[in-house]
Amino acid sequence: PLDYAPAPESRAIVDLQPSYGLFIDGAFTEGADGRTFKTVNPATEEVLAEVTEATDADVDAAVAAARRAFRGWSRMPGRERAKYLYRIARILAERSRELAVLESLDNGKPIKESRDVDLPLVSQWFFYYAGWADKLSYAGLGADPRPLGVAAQVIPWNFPLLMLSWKIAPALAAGNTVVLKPAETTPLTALLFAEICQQADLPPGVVNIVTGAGATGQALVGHPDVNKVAFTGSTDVGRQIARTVAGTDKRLTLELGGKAANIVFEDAAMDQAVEGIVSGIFFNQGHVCCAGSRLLVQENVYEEVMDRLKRRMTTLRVGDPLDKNTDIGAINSREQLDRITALASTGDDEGAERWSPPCELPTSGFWYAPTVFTGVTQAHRIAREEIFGPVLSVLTFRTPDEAVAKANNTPYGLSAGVWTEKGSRILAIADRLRAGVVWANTFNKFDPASPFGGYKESGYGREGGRQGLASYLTSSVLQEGETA
Ligand code: TXE
Repeated sequence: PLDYAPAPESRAIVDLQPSYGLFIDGAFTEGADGRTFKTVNPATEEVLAEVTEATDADVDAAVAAARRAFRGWSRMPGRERAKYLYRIARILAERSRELAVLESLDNGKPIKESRDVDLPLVSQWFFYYAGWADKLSYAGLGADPRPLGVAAQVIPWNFPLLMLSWKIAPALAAGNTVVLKPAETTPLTALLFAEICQQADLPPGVVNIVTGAGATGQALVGHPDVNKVAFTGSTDVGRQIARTVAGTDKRLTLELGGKAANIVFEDAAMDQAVEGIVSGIFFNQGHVCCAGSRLLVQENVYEEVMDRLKRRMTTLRVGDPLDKNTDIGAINSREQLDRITALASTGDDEGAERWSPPCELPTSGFWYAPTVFTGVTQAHRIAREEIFGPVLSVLTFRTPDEAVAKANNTPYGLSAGVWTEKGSRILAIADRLRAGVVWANTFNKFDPASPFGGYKESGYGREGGRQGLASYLTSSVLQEGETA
């Protein structure tokens, strides 16, 4: 039972419309055939709004608008584009409360995360890339790099606005125009972002938002007049998109799944490490591609770590995402809850031992208790496959070599964490981990200046920093996206 007085963030701050159209050419418009889908609050299953399901004709219209806008936007001096990006960044910061509440309503994430983590990063991303817009010649692609043209961007539901900012900010700074498709379970903040583009007087067509399911995404990435595709989501869909793009001149970046190892050595600062383990896997309900979902503990401190971890887990509060005290919110959808339940149950079947702190889950909505599995071997599915939920698999190691071997024993390679007081060990281990990001004595830290992306089946290309900008530029003197 909850032993504290809930203090919900007011949802009155959000001006929720009963229905939402597509954002094409600077205006909201109904879809070509009037089809809609519902987006629900995963904490209550209440329908939040009806949202337009974009058809192929709508995708055509959005790409055509982006193409028309490209000429003016790409030729605008960088310092002028920067003004728009700074303006958007400022509005995002000013309206961050409203955006955070809407994000928590549509996604299920705790308000303290959407308010204190997602939204600050969202505006930082726009501020950061605004600063690049007039400095493209420093991107490392020659004196006069050019934008690619129209970018098709498909994003997932775990960080709806943050993934939008990772995609849109660098694309616009580099002079591209975009058509973005948010995930079908979390379209609302992208549509509020569209309104912010209007508020910032962004020229029509520079940003277009089409809502819908996988078929809309497929129509978008396969559209012949798209020059660049950027995708974040599942490895399966990533493969499908790579096949669609193969044989065309479209540029592609993919940010896919992960199964990160969080490696705790015997000499780690234990209080700090336990906090890092907890936030590594339970932040955002574990709906994080770089989540520390495999804990590797040095054998001689295993008992101590597990003891501290379980005690810490008993203090986690699961419940109303709008309650400022909530640590773990709702699972984003029934489908995701079913996926987590099914994969975690293979842990039981394969002989691992499950533990969760006592916690009462709400009766409506989609919930999963924070869970830790011990007695896990590398052969277990819960040690190999991405669960994308609040489920931690614990393995042990004796030597640094064994830690590295186990950490790398995965088809993924997105992130990893190392906990030790020895600086030399941090450097030695980080160097041997096949992961795009290695955090030392911290976890899940993001900065717009720092490139992020994977090895192996976690995808290719980098988002963030100069590299993230470069993936929206060509060194060719010809403007690739320009039609004759
Ligand atoms: O992802 P999808 P789902 C992983 C995670 C999760 C699993 C399934 O393990 O359990 O994927 O999640 C759009 N062409 N990640 O099913 O389907 C879709 O509409 C073009 C990891 O939600 O990949 C949505 O906008 N687009 C991940 C987006 O792709 C298509 C984040 C992602 O949905 C499409 C999310 C198609 N054929 C899930 N089919 C991460 N890396 O962070 C779907 N989409």
